[in-house]
Amino acid sequence: MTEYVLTEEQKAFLPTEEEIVQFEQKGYYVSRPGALPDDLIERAIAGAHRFYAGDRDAKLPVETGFSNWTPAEGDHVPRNNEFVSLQKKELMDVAKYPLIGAIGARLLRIKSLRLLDDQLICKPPMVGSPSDTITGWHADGAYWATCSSDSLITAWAPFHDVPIERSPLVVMEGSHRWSGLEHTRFFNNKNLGEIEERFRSQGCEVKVVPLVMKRGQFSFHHRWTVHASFPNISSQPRLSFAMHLQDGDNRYRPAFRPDGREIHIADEMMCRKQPNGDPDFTDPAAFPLLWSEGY
Ligand SMILES: O=C(O)CCC(=O)C(=O)O
Ligand SMILES: [Fe+2]
Repeated sequence: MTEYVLTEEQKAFLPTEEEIVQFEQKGYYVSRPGALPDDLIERAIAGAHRFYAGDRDAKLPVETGFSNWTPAEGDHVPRNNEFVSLQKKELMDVAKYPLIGAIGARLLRIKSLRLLDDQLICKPPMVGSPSDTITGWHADGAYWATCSSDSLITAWAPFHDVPIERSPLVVMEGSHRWSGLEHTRFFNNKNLGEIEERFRSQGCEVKVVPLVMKRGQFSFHHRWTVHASFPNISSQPRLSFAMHLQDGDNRYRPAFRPDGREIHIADEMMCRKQPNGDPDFTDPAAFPLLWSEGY
């Protein structure tokens, strides 16, 4: 049974009320340095390398329908693999590190957080054009149409220092309070300036903030915070782990495209079904509880 308690040392990393208010205004939060222990990161790096080499602790029910880099794609493209924590225990250990869920829950002022999805991303050092390793502007929530809750949040943990040249995550400050972001799905659009211009022309005040971090820090962004990542123009790979988290009340809801076609997300294939046949986003096997208090 997971214990949802923090040590005194861990409690020192919880956001203050002032920091929570800042998150509510800006849509992002960066933890204090040293929040993720070094040995956890070391094991995660080793686990990531074993994962890339084909080693699995468990198999997913399906292997397609989501980002799932394979060695056949080569080493010169960014690697993006989803649902890695369900397949490799060292990455699940990062997701389950209690401060991830505890800080996320505090920022959203909720009591519990479950995993929803994750992305292990490795961007190679610069080999071609800088734009090859850009992650385009998007709001994570735009990819989760069948999630009922707005209390969804992503924790993003780099496994090394991320200076400006090593592909930091970058956010549009306060964008989570804009409306009409349901279709902000430009993850693969490398032209950051074009999308920035598009928002400006719609009257949005675009303030771009790179989240430069030290190893051991991690950041959070809200379901609707528009974010991207800069290219990796350093001489080393950029390895990071994004953990997408859902609040305890999140449930499956049907969603449709404007042309009437039904939308489905990969999470629906990972979990058990409810009695009515709908996917069960509370399935603890697919979406383990990472934090809970007051129960
Ligand atoms: O690491 C990246 O480049 C993108 C990560 C991302 O989109 C996220 O954490 O939600
Ligand atoms: Fe994202």
